[in-house]
Amino acid sequence: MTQQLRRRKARIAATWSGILAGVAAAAAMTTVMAGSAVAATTLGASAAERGRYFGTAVAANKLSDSAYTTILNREFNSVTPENEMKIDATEPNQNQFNYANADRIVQHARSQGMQVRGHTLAWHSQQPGWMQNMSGTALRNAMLNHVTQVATHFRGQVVAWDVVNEAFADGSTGARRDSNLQRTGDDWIEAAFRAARAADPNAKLCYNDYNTDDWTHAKTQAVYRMVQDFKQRGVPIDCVGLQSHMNNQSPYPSNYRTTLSSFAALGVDVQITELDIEGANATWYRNVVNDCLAVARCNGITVWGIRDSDSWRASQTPLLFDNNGNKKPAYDAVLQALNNGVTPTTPPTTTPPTTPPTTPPTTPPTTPPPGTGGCTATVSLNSWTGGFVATVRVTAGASGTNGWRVTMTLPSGATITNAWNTTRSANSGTVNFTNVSYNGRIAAGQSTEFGFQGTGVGTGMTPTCTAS
Ligand code: G2I
Repeated sequence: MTQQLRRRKARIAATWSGILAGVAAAAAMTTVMAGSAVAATTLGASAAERGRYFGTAVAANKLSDSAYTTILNREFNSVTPENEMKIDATEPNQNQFNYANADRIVQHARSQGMQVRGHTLAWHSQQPGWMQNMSGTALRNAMLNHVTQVATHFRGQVVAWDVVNEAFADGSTGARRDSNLQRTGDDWIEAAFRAARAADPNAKLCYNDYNTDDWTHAKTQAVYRMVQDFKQRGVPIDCVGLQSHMNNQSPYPSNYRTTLSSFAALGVDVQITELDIEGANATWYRNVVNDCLAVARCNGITVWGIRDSDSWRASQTPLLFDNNGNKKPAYDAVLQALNNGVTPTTPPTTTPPTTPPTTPPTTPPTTPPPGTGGCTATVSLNSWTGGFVATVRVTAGASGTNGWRVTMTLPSGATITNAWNTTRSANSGTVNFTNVSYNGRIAAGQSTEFGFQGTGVGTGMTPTCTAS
Protein backbone atom coordinates (compact mmCIF):
# COMPACT_ATOMS: atom_id res chain seq x y z
CA MET A 1 0.00 0.00 0.00
CA THR A 2 1.42 3.38 -0.95
CA GLN A 3 1.88 6.23 1.52
CA GLN A 4 -0.91 8.08 -0.19
CA LEU A 5 -3.36 5.19 0.13
CA ARG A 6 -2.50 4.76 3.75
CA ARG A 7 -3.21 8.42 4.35
CA ARG A 8 -6.59 8.13 2.62
CA LYS A 9 -7.51 5.06 4.63
CA ALA A 10 -6.53 6.89 7.76
CA ARG A 11 -8.83 9.70 6.82
CA ILE A 12 -11.72 7.32 6.35
CA ALA A 13 -10.83 5.82 9.71
CA ALA A 14 -11.21 9.28 11.17
CA THR A 15 -14.95 9.01 10.63
CA TRP A 16 -14.97 6.61 13.55
CA SER A 17 -13.09 8.90 15.85
CA GLY A 18 -14.92 12.13 15.40
CA ILE A 19 -17.89 13.53 13.56
CA LEU A 20 -16.39 16.83 12.65
CA ALA A 21 -12.97 15.44 11.92
CA GLY A 22 -14.45 12.90 9.52
CA VAL A 23 -16.67 15.35 7.70
CA ALA A 24 -13.91 17.91 7.44
CA ALA A 25 -11.46 15.35 6.08
CA ALA A 26 -13.90 14.13 3.44
CA ALA A 27 -14.75 17.69 2.45
CA ALA A 28 -11.10 18.65 2.28
CA MET A 29 -10.30 15.66 0.10
CA THR A 30 -13.12 16.60 -2.23
CA THR A 31 -11.74 20.08 -2.63
CA VAL A 32 -8.11 19.15 -2.91
CA MET A 33 -8.49 16.19 -5.19
CA ALA A 34 -11.23 17.34 -7.57
CA GLY A 35 -9.62 17.77 -10.94
CA SER A 36 -6.31 16.52 -9.58
CA ALA A 37 -4.03 14.58 -11.88
CA VAL A 38 -3.59 11.89 -9.21
CA ALA A 39 -6.21 9.25 -9.87
CA ALA A 40 -7.27 7.12 -6.93
CA THR A 41 -6.61 3.42 -7.39
CA THR A 42 -9.36 1.90 -5.24
CA LEU A 43 -13.13 2.27 -5.22
CA GLY A 44 -13.34 3.51 -1.64
CA ALA A 45 -10.57 6.07 -1.97
CA SER A 46 -12.00 7.38 -5.21
CA ALA A 47 -15.52 7.63 -3.82
CA ALA A 48 -14.17 9.40 -0.73
CA GLU A 49 -12.67 12.03 -3.00
CA ARG A 50 -16.22 12.68 -4.17
CA GLY A 51 -17.51 12.92 -0.60
CA ARG A 52 -19.10 9.49 -0.87
CA TYR A 53 -18.57 5.93 0.27
CA PHE A 54 -18.24 2.78 -1.80
CA GLY A 55 -19.38 -0.32 0.04
CA THR A 56 -20.10 -3.99 -0.32
CA ALA A 57 -22.28 -6.63 1.30
CA VAL A 58 -20.20 -8.84 3.59
CA ALA A 59 -20.85 -12.35 4.87
CA ALA A 60 -19.38 -13.14 8.31
CA ASN A 61 -18.38 -16.65 7.33
CA LYS A 62 -16.12 -15.29 4.59
CA LEU A 63 -14.03 -13.12 6.88
CA SER A 64 -11.65 -16.06 7.32
CA ASP A 65 -11.07 -16.20 3.54
CA SER A 66 -7.96 -14.10 2.99
CA ALA A 67 -8.55 -13.69 -0.74
CA TYR A 68 -11.92 -12.17 0.20
CA THR A 69 -10.67 -9.91 2.97
CA THR A 70 -7.74 -8.71 0.88
CA ILE A 71 -10.14 -7.25 -1.68
CA LEU A 72 -12.57 -6.06 0.99
CA ASN A 73 -9.93 -4.18 2.95
CA ARG A 74 -8.28 -2.72 -0.12
CA GLU A 75 -11.30 -1.53 -2.09
CA PHE A 76 -14.22 -0.68 0.19
CA ASN A 77 -14.92 1.83 2.96
CA SER A 78 -18.43 0.73 3.87
CA VAL A 79 -19.94 -2.68 4.62
CA THR A 80 -23.47 -4.00 4.87
CA PRO A 81 -23.93 -7.36 6.61
CA GLU A 82 -25.57 -9.49 3.92
CA ASN A 83 -27.72 -11.58 6.29
CA GLU A 84 -26.33 -11.20 9.81
CA MET A 85 -28.44 -8.25 11.00
CA LYS A 86 -31.71 -9.65 9.67
CA ILE A 87 -34.52 -10.58 12.04
CA ASP A 88 -33.97 -14.35 11.91
CA ALA A 89 -30.27 -13.86 12.63
CA THR A 90 -30.54 -11.36 15.49
CA GLU A 91 -33.66 -12.64 17.30
CA PRO A 92 -33.89 -16.38 16.53
CA ASN A 93 -36.13 -16.92 19.57
CA GLN A 94 -38.38 -14.19 20.85
CA ASN A 95 -36.47 -11.88 23.17
CA GLN A 96 -33.25 -13.89 22.78
CA PHE A 97 -30.87 -11.81 20.79
CA ASN A 98 -27.79 -13.11 18.99
CA TYR A 99 -25.38 -10.53 17.67
CA ALA A 100 -22.29 -12.72 17.32
CA ASN A 101 -21.98 -12.74 13.52
CA ALA A 102 -23.12 -9.14 13.09
CA ASP A 103 -20.66 -8.02 15.76
CA ARG A 104 -17.85 -9.82 13.92
CA ILE A 105 -18.58 -7.83 10.79
CA VAL A 106 -18.85 -4.56 12.72
CA GLN A 107 -15.55 -5.27 14.45
CA HIS A 108 -13.87 -6.04 11.15
CA ALA A 109 -15.24 -2.84 9.64
CA ARG A 110 -14.09 -0.76 12.59
CA SER A 111 -10.63 -2.28 12.52
CA GLN A 112 -10.37 -1.18 8.89
CA GLY A 113 -11.91 2.26 9.31
CA MET A 114 -15.00 1.31 7.31
CA GLN A 115 -18.51 2.46 8.09
CA VAL A 116 -21.44 0.06 8.50
CA ARG A 117 -24.93 0.14 6.97
CA GLY A 118 -27.45 -1.82 9.02
CA HIS A 119 -29.75 -4.19 7.10
CA THR A 120 -32.57 -4.62 8.09
CA LEU A 121 -34.86 -4.07 11.08
CA ALA A 122 -38.35 -4.80 9.75
CA TRP A 123 -39.07 -7.00 6.74
CA HIS A 124 -41.69 -9.51 5.65
CA SER A 125 -38.92 -11.95 4.71
CA GLN A 126 -36.30 -13.80 6.74
CA GLN A 127 -38.51 -13.62 9.82
CA PRO A 128 -37.80 -16.27 12.43
CA GLY A 129 -40.49 -18.93 12.83
CA TRP A 130 -41.91 -17.41 16.00
CA MET A 131 -42.53 -14.11 14.23
CA GLN A 132 -43.96 -15.67 11.06
CA ASN A 133 -46.66 -17.16 13.25
CA MET A 134 -47.62 -13.88 14.91
CA SER A 135 -50.21 -11.30 13.99
CA GLY A 136 -52.02 -8.24 15.27
CA THR A 137 -50.96 -6.34 18.35
CA ALA A 138 -48.61 -9.07 19.52
CA LEU A 139 -46.72 -8.91 16.22
CA ARG A 140 -46.69 -5.11 16.20
CA ASN A 141 -45.22 -5.04 19.69
CA ALA A 142 -42.72 -7.78 18.87
CA MET A 143 -41.60 -5.92 15.75
CA LEU A 144 -41.16 -2.66 17.65
CA ASN A 145 -39.31 -4.40 20.41
CA HIS A 146 -37.01 -5.94 17.80
CA VAL A 147 -36.35 -2.55 16.19
CA THR A 148 -35.64 -1.01 19.57
CA GLN A 149 -33.36 -3.77 20.83
CA VAL A 150 -31.30 -4.16 17.68
CA ALA A 151 -30.93 -0.45 16.97
CA THR A 152 -29.94 0.07 20.60
CA HIS A 153 -27.33 -2.70 20.47
CA PHE A 154 -25.67 -1.13 17.43
CA ARG A 155 -26.19 2.48 18.52
CA GLY A 156 -23.23 4.55 17.45
CA GLN A 157 -21.83 1.78 15.25
CA VAL A 158 -24.24 1.84 12.35
CA VAL A 159 -24.24 4.96 10.21
CA ALA A 160 -27.49 4.19 8.39
CA TRP A 161 -30.24 1.62 8.93
CA ASP A 162 -32.53 0.05 6.39
CA VAL A 163 -35.32 0.38 8.93
CA VAL A 164 -37.97 -1.13 6.68
CA ASN A 165 -37.25 -3.27 3.64
CA GLU A 166 -39.40 -4.08 0.60
CA ALA A 167 -42.81 -3.03 1.92
CA PHE A 168 -44.36 -2.25 -1.47
CA ALA A 169 -45.87 -4.67 -3.96
CA ASP A 170 -44.52 -5.21 -7.45
CA GLY A 171 -46.66 -4.45 -10.47
CA SER A 172 -48.86 -1.56 -11.40
CA THR A 173 -50.96 -1.06 -8.27
CA GLY A 174 -48.59 1.01 -6.14
CA ALA A 175 -50.06 -0.83 -3.16
CA ARG A 176 -48.35 -2.04 -0.06
CA ARG A 177 -47.11 -5.62 -0.13
CA ASP A 178 -49.38 -7.93 1.81
CA SER A 179 -47.56 -9.37 4.82
CA ASN A 180 -48.17 -10.15 8.47
CA LEU A 181 -46.58 -6.77 9.30
CA GLN A 182 -48.79 -4.91 6.83
CA ARG A 183 -51.85 -6.58 8.33
CA THR A 184 -51.04 -4.94 11.69
CA GLY A 185 -52.05 -1.63 10.09
CA ASP A 186 -50.77 0.80 7.47
CA ASP A 187 -48.88 2.76 10.12
CA TRP A 188 -46.45 -0.10 10.85
CA ILE A 189 -43.74 1.53 8.75
CA GLU A 190 -43.82 4.87 10.51
CA ALA A 191 -44.04 3.14 13.89
CA ALA A 192 -40.84 1.26 13.02
CA PHE A 193 -39.10 4.49 12.00
CA ARG A 194 -40.10 6.25 15.22
CA ALA A 195 -38.86 3.34 17.32
CA ALA A 196 -35.56 3.31 15.42
CA ARG A 197 -35.09 7.05 15.91
CA ALA A 198 -35.77 6.73 19.63
CA ALA A 199 -33.26 3.90 19.95
CA ASP A 200 -30.48 5.48 17.86
CA PRO A 201 -31.06 9.20 17.33
CA ASN A 202 -27.89 9.64 15.26
CA ALA A 203 -28.28 6.87 12.70
CA LYS A 204 -29.67 7.79 9.29
CA LEU A 205 -32.96 5.98 8.86
CA CYS A 206 -33.66 4.62 5.37
CA TYR A 207 -36.53 2.99 3.55
CA ASN A 208 -35.06 0.35 1.18
CA ASP A 209 -36.65 -1.40 -1.81
CA TYR A 210 -36.03 -2.99 -5.23
CA ASN A 211 -37.62 -2.26 -8.61
CA THR A 212 -37.70 1.38 -7.65
CA ASP A 213 -35.08 2.47 -10.19
CA ASP A 214 -37.43 3.48 -13.00
CA TRP A 215 -39.06 6.78 -12.16
CA THR A 216 -42.23 5.94 -14.09
CA HIS A 217 -42.94 2.66 -12.31
CA ALA A 218 -45.93 2.55 -10.00
CA LYS A 219 -43.80 1.12 -7.21
CA THR A 220 -41.27 3.97 -7.45
CA GLN A 221 -44.08 6.50 -7.38
CA ALA A 222 -45.70 4.81 -4.39
CA VAL A 223 -42.47 4.88 -2.38
CA TYR A 224 -41.99 8.51 -3.39
CA ARG A 225 -45.46 9.41 -2.11
CA MET A 226 -44.79 7.64 1.18
CA VAL A 227 -41.51 9.48 1.72
CA GLN A 228 -43.15 12.77 0.79
CA ASP A 229 -45.94 12.08 3.28
CA PHE A 230 -43.43 11.14 6.01
CA LYS A 231 -41.47 14.34 5.45
CA GLN A 232 -44.66 16.43 5.54
CA ARG A 233 -45.87 14.82 8.78
CA GLY A 234 -42.50 14.76 10.52
CA VAL A 235 -42.08 10.98 10.55
CA PRO A 236 -38.32 10.51 11.03
CA ILE A 237 -36.84 9.39 7.70
CA ASP A 238 -33.43 10.44 6.39
CA CYS A 239 -32.76 8.37 3.33
CA VAL A 240 -34.09 6.14 0.61
CA GLY A 241 -32.22 3.04 -0.45
CA LEU A 242 -32.49 1.88 -4.04
CA GLN A 243 -31.34 -1.73 -4.13
CA SER A 244 -30.74 -1.58 -7.90
CA HIS A 245 -30.54 -5.28 -8.71
CA MET A 246 -30.45 -4.92 -12.48
CA ASN A 247 -30.87 -7.53 -15.20
CA ASN A 248 -32.63 -7.86 -18.53
CA GLN A 249 -36.04 -7.86 -16.83
CA SER A 250 -35.09 -4.84 -14.69
CA PRO A 251 -32.64 -2.96 -16.92
CA TYR A 252 -30.81 0.24 -16.12
CA PRO A 253 -33.46 2.88 -16.82
CA SER A 254 -32.55 6.03 -18.72
CA ASN A 255 -34.48 8.03 -16.10
CA TYR A 256 -32.42 6.63 -13.18
CA ARG A 257 -30.91 10.04 -12.47
CA THR A 258 -34.40 11.53 -12.36
CA THR A 259 -35.35 8.95 -9.76
CA LEU A 260 -32.31 9.78 -7.63
CA SER A 261 -32.78 13.54 -7.88
CA SER A 262 -36.53 13.36 -7.30
CA PHE A 263 -36.13 11.50 -4.03
CA ALA A 264 -33.29 13.82 -3.03
CA ALA A 265 -35.53 16.82 -3.66
CA LEU A 266 -37.81 15.56 -0.88
CA GLY A 267 -34.98 16.31 1.56
CA VAL A 268 -33.60 12.81 2.04
CA ASP A 269 -30.29 11.22 1.15
CA VAL A 270 -30.33 8.59 -1.56
CA GLN A 271 -28.14 5.52 -1.31
CA ILE A 272 -27.67 2.76 -3.86
CA THR A 273 -27.74 -0.15 -1.47
CA GLU A 274 -27.46 -3.52 -3.24
CA LEU A 275 -26.11 -2.85 -6.71
CA ASP A 276 -25.49 -5.81 -8.99
CA ILE A 277 -26.00 -6.06 -12.75
CA GLU A 278 -26.50 -9.28 -14.70
CA GLY A 279 -23.39 -9.97 -16.75
CA ALA A 280 -21.74 -6.95 -15.07
CA ASN A 281 -22.64 -4.70 -18.00
CA ALA A 282 -19.87 -2.08 -17.76
CA THR A 283 -21.93 0.65 -19.41
CA TRP A 284 -24.76 0.23 -16.92
CA TYR A 285 -22.33 0.23 -14.01
CA ARG A 286 -20.72 3.41 -15.33
CA ASN A 287 -24.13 5.05 -15.81
CA VAL A 288 -25.16 4.22 -12.25
CA VAL A 289 -21.99 5.79 -10.85
CA ASN A 290 -22.29 8.88 -13.03
CA ASP A 291 -25.92 9.33 -12.03
CA CYS A 292 -25.06 9.09 -8.34
CA LEU A 293 -22.22 11.58 -8.73
CA ALA A 294 -24.57 13.98 -10.48
CA VAL A 295 -26.98 14.09 -7.52
CA ALA A 296 -25.48 15.78 -4.48
CA ARG A 297 -27.55 13.81 -2.00
CA CYS A 298 -26.67 10.44 -3.55
CA ASN A 299 -24.02 9.85 -0.95
CA GLY A 300 -22.91 6.28 -1.45
CA ILE A 301 -23.02 3.07 -3.45
CA THR A 302 -22.93 -0.48 -2.11
CA VAL A 303 -22.45 -3.51 -4.37
CA TRP A 304 -24.11 -6.72 -3.20
CA GLY A 305 -20.99 -8.84 -2.80
CA ILE A 306 -17.36 -8.85 -3.86
CA ARG A 307 -16.64 -11.72 -6.27
CA ASP A 308 -19.19 -13.29 -8.59
CA SER A 309 -18.95 -16.43 -6.48
CA ASP A 310 -20.05 -14.40 -3.44
CA SER A 311 -23.25 -13.24 -5.16
CA TRP A 312 -26.77 -14.42 -4.24
CA ARG A 313 -27.13 -14.98 -8.00
CA ALA A 314 -23.64 -16.13 -8.85
CA SER A 315 -24.64 -17.69 -12.18
CA GLN A 316 -25.44 -14.23 -13.52
CA THR A 317 -21.85 -13.05 -12.79
CA PRO A 318 -23.15 -9.63 -11.72
CA LEU A 319 -20.27 -8.25 -9.64
CA LEU A 320 -17.03 -6.31 -10.10
CA PHE A 321 -14.58 -9.17 -9.36
CA ASP A 322 -14.52 -12.64 -10.94
CA ASN A 323 -14.44 -15.88 -8.96
CA ASN A 324 -10.67 -15.60 -8.64
CA GLY A 325 -10.82 -12.06 -7.32
CA ASN A 326 -9.64 -10.47 -10.57
CA LYS A 327 -11.01 -7.07 -11.53
CA LYS A 328 -13.55 -7.24 -14.35
CA PRO A 329 -14.12 -4.59 -17.05
CA ALA A 330 -17.03 -3.31 -14.94
CA TYR A 331 -14.58 -2.58 -12.13
CA ASP A 332 -12.49 -0.40 -14.44
CA ALA A 333 -15.61 1.38 -15.64
CA VAL A 334 -16.71 2.13 -12.08
CA LEU A 335 -13.29 3.32 -10.94
CA GLN A 336 -12.88 5.48 -14.00
CA ALA A 337 -16.32 7.04 -13.53
CA LEU A 338 -15.52 7.77 -9.88
CA ASN A 339 -12.18 9.28 -10.80
CA ASN A 340 -13.57 11.38 -13.62
CA GLY A 341 -16.26 12.64 -11.28
CA VAL A 342 -19.23 14.63 -12.42
CA THR A 343 -19.33 17.96 -10.68
CA PRO A 344 -22.52 18.10 -8.65
CA THR A 345 -24.73 21.14 -9.05
CA THR A 346 -24.76 21.68 -5.29
CA PRO A 347 -22.00 20.80 -2.83
CA PRO A 348 -22.00 17.14 -1.80
CA THR A 349 -23.46 16.41 1.59
CA THR A 350 -21.00 14.17 3.39
CA THR A 351 -23.60 12.49 5.54
CA PRO A 352 -22.12 9.00 6.13
CA PRO A 353 -19.61 9.80 8.84
CA THR A 354 -22.04 11.21 11.35
CA THR A 355 -21.72 8.85 14.26
CA PRO A 356 -18.75 8.11 16.46
CA PRO A 357 -18.97 4.55 17.76
CA THR A 358 -18.28 5.11 21.39
CA THR A 359 -19.69 8.49 22.34
CA PRO A 360 -23.35 8.31 23.34
CA PRO A 361 -25.26 10.66 21.06
CA THR A 362 -26.72 12.76 23.82
CA THR A 363 -23.59 13.53 25.86
CA PRO A 364 -23.35 17.30 26.34
CA PRO A 365 -20.30 18.94 24.83
CA THR A 366 -19.19 20.85 27.91
CA THR A 367 -19.07 20.23 31.63
CA PRO A 368 -21.74 22.35 33.29
CA PRO A 369 -21.40 24.01 36.68
CA PRO A 370 -23.04 22.22 39.65
CA GLY A 371 -26.75 22.25 38.96
CA THR A 372 -29.19 24.27 40.97
CA GLY A 373 -31.29 25.75 38.21
CA GLY A 374 -33.60 22.76 37.81
CA CYS A 375 -34.73 21.03 34.66
CA THR A 376 -37.86 20.52 32.61
CA ALA A 377 -39.16 17.48 30.76
CA THR A 378 -41.58 16.96 27.92
CA VAL A 379 -42.95 13.70 26.60
CA SER A 380 -43.98 12.77 23.07
CA LEU A 381 -45.82 9.60 22.22
CA ASN A 382 -45.95 7.25 19.27
CA SER A 383 -49.02 5.12 19.94
CA TRP A 384 -50.68 2.20 18.22
CA THR A 385 -53.45 -0.14 19.29
CA GLY A 386 -52.18 -1.85 22.41
CA GLY A 387 -48.87 -0.07 22.85
CA PHE A 388 -46.72 3.02 22.62
CA VAL A 389 -43.19 4.43 22.57
CA ALA A 390 -42.63 7.48 24.78
CA THR A 391 -39.72 9.83 24.06
CA VAL A 392 -38.88 12.13 26.96
CA ARG A 393 -36.78 15.23 26.45
CA VAL A 394 -34.97 16.57 29.51
CA THR A 395 -33.77 20.18 29.29
CA ALA A 396 -31.44 21.71 31.86
CA GLY A 397 -32.21 25.05 33.46
CA ALA A 398 -29.81 27.97 33.85
CA SER A 399 -27.30 26.04 35.98
CA GLY A 400 -27.10 22.81 34.01
CA THR A 401 -27.39 19.40 35.69
CA ASN A 402 -25.04 16.85 37.17
CA GLY A 403 -27.87 14.34 37.26
CA TRP A 404 -31.63 14.31 36.80
CA ARG A 405 -34.77 12.43 37.75
CA VAL A 406 -38.04 12.52 35.83
CA THR A 407 -41.16 11.34 37.62
CA MET A 408 -44.23 10.27 35.68
CA THR A 409 -47.37 8.37 36.55
CA LEU A 410 -48.35 5.87 33.90
CA PRO A 411 -52.05 5.53 33.12
CA SER A 412 -53.71 2.57 34.72
CA GLY A 413 -53.13 -0.57 32.64
CA ALA A 414 -49.95 0.76 31.00
CA THR A 415 -46.78 -1.27 31.58
CA ILE A 416 -43.22 -0.55 30.51
CA THR A 417 -41.60 -3.37 28.55
CA ASN A 418 -38.21 -1.77 27.94
CA ALA A 419 -36.45 1.57 28.23
CA TRP A 420 -33.25 3.21 26.99
CA ASN A 421 -30.89 5.96 28.19
CA THR A 422 -32.41 5.76 31.68
CA THR A 423 -32.81 3.61 34.80
CA ARG A 424 -36.39 3.16 36.00
CA SER A 425 -37.78 2.44 39.45
CA ALA A 426 -40.85 0.50 38.34
CA ASN A 427 -42.77 -0.66 35.26
CA SER A 428 -46.17 0.81 36.14
CA GLY A 429 -47.80 3.39 38.38
CA THR A 430 -45.58 6.27 39.46
CA VAL A 431 -42.12 5.72 37.98
CA ASN A 432 -38.85 7.55 38.64
CA PHE A 433 -36.59 7.66 35.59
CA THR A 434 -33.02 8.62 36.46
CA ASN A 435 -30.07 9.41 34.25
CA VAL A 436 -27.48 6.79 33.36
CA SER A 437 -23.73 7.37 33.57
CA TYR A 438 -23.33 9.13 30.25
CA ASN A 439 -26.31 11.51 30.17
CA GLY A 440 -26.57 13.01 33.68
CA ARG A 441 -24.57 16.11 32.88
CA ILE A 442 -26.48 18.55 30.74
CA ALA A 443 -25.19 22.05 30.07
CA ALA A 444 -27.48 25.01 30.73
CA GLY A 445 -30.26 25.12 28.18
CA GLN A 446 -29.16 21.85 26.52
CA SER A 447 -31.23 18.67 26.29
CA THR A 448 -30.97 14.92 26.34
CA GLU A 449 -33.55 12.27 25.51
CA PHE A 450 -34.55 8.94 26.95
CA GLY A 451 -37.41 6.67 26.03
CA PHE A 452 -39.41 3.66 26.86
CA GLN A 453 -41.81 1.28 25.21
CA GLY A 454 -45.01 0.15 26.89
CA THR A 455 -48.13 -1.90 26.45
CA GLY A 456 -51.53 -0.36 27.04
CA VAL A 457 -52.36 3.32 26.49
CA GLY A 458 -49.71 5.95 27.22
CA THR A 459 -51.66 9.18 26.85
CA GLY A 460 -51.93 11.72 29.65
CA MET A 461 -48.50 11.36 31.30
CA THR A 462 -47.17 14.59 32.86
CA PRO A 463 -43.44 14.51 33.58
CA THR A 464 -41.80 16.50 36.37
CA CYS A 465 -38.03 16.94 36.40
CA THR A 466 -35.67 17.28 39.35
CA ALA A 467 -32.00 18.23 38.82
CA SER A 468 -29.05 17.43 41.02
O1 G2I B 1 -32.25 -11.36 -2.52
C1 G2I B 1 -31.27 -10.38 -2.70
C2 G2I B 1 -31.41 -9.26 -1.72
C3 G2I B 1 -32.69 -8.50 -1.98
N1 G2I B 1 -32.82 -7.36 -1.10
C4 G2I B 1 -32.71 -7.65 0.31
C5 G2I B 1 -31.46 -8.47 0.61
O2 G2I B 1 -31.43 -8.80 1.98
C6 G2I B 1 -31.40 -9.69 -0.25
O3 G2I B 1 -30.20 -10.40 0.12
C7 G2I B 1 -30.25 -11.79 0.02
C8 G2I B 1 -28.91 -12.38 0.39
O4 G2I B 1 -27.96 -11.92 -0.52
C9 G2I B 1 -28.97 -13.89 0.37
O5 G2I B 1 -27.76 -14.43 0.89
O6 G2I B 1 -31.25 -12.27 0.89
C10 G2I B 1 -31.41 -13.68 0.76
C11 G2I B 1 -32.59 -14.12 1.58
O7 G2I B 1 -33.72 -13.38 1.33
C12 G2I B 1 -30.14 -14.39 1.17
O8 G2I B 1 -30.29 -15.76 0.97
C13 G2I B 1 -30.26 -16.56 2.10
C14 G2I B 1 -30.76 -17.93 1.73
O9 G2I B 1 -32.11 -17.80 1.25
C15 G2I B 1 -30.76 -18.82 2.92
O10 G2I B 1 -31.14 -20.11 2.55
C16 G2I B 1 -29.37 -18.80 3.53
O11 G2I B 1 -29.40 -19.54 4.76
O12 G2I B 1 -28.96 -16.64 2.62
C17 G2I B 1 -28.93 -17.37 3.82
C18 G2I B 1 -27.52 -17.29 4.41
O13 G2I B 1 -26.58 -17.75 3.49
